[in-house]
Amino acid sequence: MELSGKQVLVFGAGISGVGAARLLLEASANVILYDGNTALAEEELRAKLPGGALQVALGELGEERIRGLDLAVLSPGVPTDLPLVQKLRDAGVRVWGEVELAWACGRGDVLAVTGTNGKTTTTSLLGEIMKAWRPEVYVVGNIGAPYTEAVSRMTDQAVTVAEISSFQLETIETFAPRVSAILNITPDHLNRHHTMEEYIRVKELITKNQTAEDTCVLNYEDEVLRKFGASLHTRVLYFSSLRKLERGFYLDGDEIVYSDGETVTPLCATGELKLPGRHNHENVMAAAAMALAYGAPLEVIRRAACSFQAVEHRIEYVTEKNGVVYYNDSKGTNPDAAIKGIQAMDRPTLLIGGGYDKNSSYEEWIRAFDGKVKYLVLIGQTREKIAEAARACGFTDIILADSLEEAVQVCAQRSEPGDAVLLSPACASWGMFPNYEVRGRRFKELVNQLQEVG
Ligand code: UMA
Repeated sequence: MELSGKQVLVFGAGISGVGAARLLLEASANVILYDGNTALAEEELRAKLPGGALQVALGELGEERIRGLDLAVLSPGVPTDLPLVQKLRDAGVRVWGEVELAWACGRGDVLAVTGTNGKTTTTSLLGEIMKAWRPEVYVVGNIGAPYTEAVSRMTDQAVTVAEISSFQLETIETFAPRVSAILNITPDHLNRHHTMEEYIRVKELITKNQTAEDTCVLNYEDEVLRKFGASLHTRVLYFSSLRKLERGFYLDGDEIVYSDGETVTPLCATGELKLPGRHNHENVMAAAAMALAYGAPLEVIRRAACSFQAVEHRIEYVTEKNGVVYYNDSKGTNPDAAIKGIQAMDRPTLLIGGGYDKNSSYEEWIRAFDGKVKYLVLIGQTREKIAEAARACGFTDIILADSLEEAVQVCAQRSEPGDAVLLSPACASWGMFPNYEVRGRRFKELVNQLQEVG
């Protein structure tokens, strides 16, 4: 779509919306940057953007602004079933997400990762593999770096490694990665997608425009994905942490290997990796499979995988204070991710959980405590709901705290040498923090401020 002179509404003025507005202004479109939050400051938003035909609208969006629009670009956080979005559609306005806009304006190839958990680690590792092999690599998307921000720098040589959330997939139209991956699908964001069926449908959209020449990497151990793979017309490459595959990446004892159907080639031993846990071995296999499908040599993949360190906020070691080890798993924003967090602990653990209510159920997470959790310290909107679920599962060592600050203090007071304190909330941060990164950084700050005794 030629954007010059077009009338475009950018819905949401967070980092995604600002990235989209910048790209559109650079393409000489007339932009209305709209956000429902009246507390935002117009001047601050303008200061983030280049000059051009920019209007800023906060609060209610008047009917007159909808008339004459050619395109609306939604931020991922904007639900697609909002009455305003419906109104735009009814008025014949084309509705894209920021990912579709970036794709329409970008150059080169895209490798895209989705899934409920492991996206950030897999995307980061794939980014490192690509950087070791290709001259021009961008790592973008849900990882916290808007895809649109990279577009103006892209040449035809560009390889874009994109973490794509279900929110972003809802609004793609022609987005077509050369290689895609769906790592796993477990319940998350059900308040947005309403049913599991719809959440799965949206995740699977990542393959929608892929051709027979493209590849989709799937987790063989996820039943939904295994079936989905059988229905695809693209190439499919599976990975498995539980069984030998005729073709694909799998764990053979302590070794990650690749079978091309005839020859089995070792990639590396799990002991050579700096990422702990089976879920991380799956992430490594997924990134390796994507890189291999795109043509990267196994040796480049091996070297990058072995030197790759854990991602910030994902079971991240913070420090040791008074014999207690502190871990930041702020990225554990749903019960399934938080299960990985507690499973990775090998000591008695004081667990900080709770936050924004995404309509999740917490029983499975609580059952995964496996006798390791000494105290469950709960914060945020969901604290009562989680406490109730815990009691129903027979777990009663629960402490309610009014803030993250109080939770860290409680953990410091109640822990003993040899224990771990883990922030792994099983909930989004919204309502207490703008995002999980701010929550994780605040946690690390609080932990680092704790006094050493004696
Ligand atoms: N807004 C409205 N009306 C609404 C909803 C939101 O006006 O109905 C406005 C808010 O007032 C706010 C702005 O939209 O000013 C926020 O937009 P946003 O929520 O899309 O947030 P961004 O800052 O633009 O960040 C988004 C992603 N956020 C979400 O998906 C919620 C970031 O993912 C992503 O890194 C970034 O774009 C760049 O691509 C974060 C996330 O939490 C990390 N993702 C979810 C997850 O990982 O579970 C999906």
